[in-house]
Amino acid sequence: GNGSGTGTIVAPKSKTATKRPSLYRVLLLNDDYTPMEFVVHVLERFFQKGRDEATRIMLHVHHHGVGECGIYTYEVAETKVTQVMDFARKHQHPLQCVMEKK
Ligand code: TYC
Repeated sequence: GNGSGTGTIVAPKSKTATKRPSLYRVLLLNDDYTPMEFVVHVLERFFQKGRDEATRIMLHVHHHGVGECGIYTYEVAETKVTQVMDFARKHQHPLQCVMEKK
């Protein structure tokens, strides 16, 4: 094999032992105090949602108690949870963000 024309000899890639990574759902939990606009901002800032989708998810959480922000590999999901929890704490809101294995 010659990966990208550098002259380096590369062994043929084995087709065995590929594993799909486990996926984790990141969830927001409802509470009585966090402002709706703050939750929409969190969804835009940390989960790359547009304003309309962020508002839809926030209202779903507000009415049902819990809602999905996205599905990620373990490290990405853990980073999102930490970012949201740190941001909520910094602004003194009780917003909770958790992850669960799919
Ligand atoms: N229930 C909050 C309110 O009435 C709004 C809210 C929505 C809070 C979603 C948290 O994850 C949440 N201000």
